[in-house]
Amino acid sequence: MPANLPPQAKAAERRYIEAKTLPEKIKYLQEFISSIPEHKGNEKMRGYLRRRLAQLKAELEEQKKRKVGGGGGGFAVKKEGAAQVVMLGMTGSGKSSLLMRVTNAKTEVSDHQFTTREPVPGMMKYEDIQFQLVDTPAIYEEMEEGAWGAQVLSLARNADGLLLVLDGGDAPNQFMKILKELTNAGITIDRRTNRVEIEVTNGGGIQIMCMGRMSCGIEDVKKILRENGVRNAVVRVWGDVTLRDFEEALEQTRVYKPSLIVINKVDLYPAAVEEFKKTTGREAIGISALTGEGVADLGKALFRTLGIMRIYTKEPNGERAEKPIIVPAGTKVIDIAKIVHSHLYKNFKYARVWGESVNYDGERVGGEHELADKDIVEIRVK
Ligand SMILES: Nc1nc2c(ncn2[C@@H]2O[C@H](COP(=O)(O)OP(=O)(O)O)[C@@H](O)[C@H]2O)c(=O)[nH]1
Ligand SMILES: [Mg+2]
Repeated sequence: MPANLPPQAKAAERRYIEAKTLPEKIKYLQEFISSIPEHKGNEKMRGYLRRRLAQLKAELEEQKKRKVGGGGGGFAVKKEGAAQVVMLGMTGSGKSSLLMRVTNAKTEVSDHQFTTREPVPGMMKYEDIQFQLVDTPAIYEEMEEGAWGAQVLSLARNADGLLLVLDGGDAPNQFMKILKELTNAGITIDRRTNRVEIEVTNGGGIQIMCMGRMSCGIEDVKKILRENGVRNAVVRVWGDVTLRDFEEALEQTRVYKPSLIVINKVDLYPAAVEEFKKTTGREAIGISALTGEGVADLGKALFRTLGIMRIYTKEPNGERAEKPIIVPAGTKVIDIAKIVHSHLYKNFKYARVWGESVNYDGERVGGEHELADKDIVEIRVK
């Protein structure tokens, strides 16, 4: 630590170092960060401390989750493949049947309710990647609102996406039940039009880009951010937002999970998808886990829903990497450099790209170039 810290920052640092519990550590680290004078020489240290703060907060979340899960934590499923997709649905909707049809997993299917008592993962192939599907214990009709296992909901919170499996005979009703449970658990399946996104940066102070309307002052927003240890950030605002939306964005109390709705048993209910769309105004795909109808489209639909893409790296004069890097759609060349190696990022000069995002194969592009699914990227350094 540099020696030029003012006494109050040193005192805060001491409290942080001596803190025994995670919440205390987080509290004092926040104080420490906000007591460090803002000038260039301190940026690196602040960046480091902010990352540490994020780690501590994540650890605290983990701890809380383990408590909710009854101590064992045995309910968590280790992520594998390009994305982890948690299947949710009411008992008998056909989750286990679907898992068995599209993955390598072995699980029980039955006419009795609640056969599936623990999460069961299976890998599903889509082109050259695999999704991990996780079958979960079901929600049931008479269940009291909010009674769905905290464990199932915490699985959902941790997933990259959700697959809502509805019985074609009762799809809109089942959907509303699931939606209610998710909402109670702080999970939304719709990307909100009014929302706040906070991207912590390494410098430049707090910049607010407002694409909507704020019912609070900019100074109040900056104050809340600073109180949470955020001194440099790009804050984007869409639609009408209040101070509470900024707090939620900081606390991540509400999470968005991209979700695909599948309506099962279309062999029995061929009109179910149309009816569902009419009733709810939502898109869904129809399948039959029994006959296999519609199942071939599942991978593509999931891929789209998750909003991801595959990028293949390539060394100059080398072959294309066999396995893609999975990144959010819209990722830029410079982000790929960051992911692959800090050396490529720090010394980035330009890149050559093959694929849909460029006009011709091997086109030379800058770091801000937006990539497309299946692009091949060759990064050149200084
Ligand atoms: N007709 C028909 N029956 C299905 C289909 N998928 C599952 N089932 C039946 O529905 C019952 C419950 O299926 P299961 O996969 O255990 O549901 P889960 O409780 O959601 O895991 C079983 O009797 C399955 O054979 C389907 O696509 N069509
Ligand atoms: Mg089951």
